[in-house]
Amino acid sequence: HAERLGPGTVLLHGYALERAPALIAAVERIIAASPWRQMITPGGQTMAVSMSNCGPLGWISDRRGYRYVPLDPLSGQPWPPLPPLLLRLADEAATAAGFPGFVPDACLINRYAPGTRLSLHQDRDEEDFSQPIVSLSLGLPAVFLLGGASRNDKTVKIPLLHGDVLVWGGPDRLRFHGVQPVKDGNHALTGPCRLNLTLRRARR
Ligand code: MD5
Ligand code: FE
Repeated sequence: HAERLGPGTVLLHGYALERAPALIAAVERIIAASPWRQMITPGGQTMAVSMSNCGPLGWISDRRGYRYVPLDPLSGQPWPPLPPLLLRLADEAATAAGFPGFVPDACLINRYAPGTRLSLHQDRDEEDFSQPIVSLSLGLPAVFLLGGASRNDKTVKIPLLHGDVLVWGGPDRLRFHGVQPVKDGNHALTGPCRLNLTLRRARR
C-alpha cells in the first residue's frame, strides 16, 4: 500500500518485491563494470557507504567536491546504462506518488554493510529541485531518518524494508535525511548488506 509521509513524500510498501531478484541481478552486472568504491569527502574523510552508479550521469565525491559526471573515474568509461527495468520502476513509482513522466538521468547505488550509517544531509547537487527522487531499498532493513527543512528540525524514524520504494518531491525534496547504522544480518537475496538505489534527474 501507499503511505503518505509528507506533502510530497510517499512510501510504497513492498512495491518492488516481485522485481527484486531481477533488480539485484541488474545491480550485479553494473558492479562488474563499475565496482563498489568508498568515495572521499571534500573534507578528506572516507565515506562509510560503498557506492557505484548507472545511467548517463553518476554522483561522485572527491577532494574537489560533490558532482555528477558522465564517466566513472575508476575506468574512464561511461557509467553502465540504466537498465530498462529500473527506468520502468522509477516512472511507475513516481506516477503512483503523483509525479508522472519522471525520466531519471542518474542512479546512485549505495551499499551498506552492517554498522554503516549515512549522516543527516540534503540532496542538493541536482539542477532542478522540482524533479522528484525515487529510492529503492533492497536486502537488509534500515531505519531512515526523515527531518525537516533545517538540520535542527526533529527527525522521524521510518523503517525501510526489502522491496520498499520511497518517492520524494515537491516541498519535501530538500528535507534533511539520513540512515541509522544497519543492523547485523543476512538477507537471502543480498547477503550481509542493504542496497539502496536512488534515481534522480541531475540535469535539466
Ligand atoms: C538511502 N540515500 O537510503 C538514501 C535514500 C543518498 C541517500 O540519502 O543521498 O544517497 S535517498 C533519500 C532521500 C532523497 C531525497 C530527499 C529525501 C530523502 N528527503 O527529502 O528526505 O541510502
Ligand atoms: Fe540523500
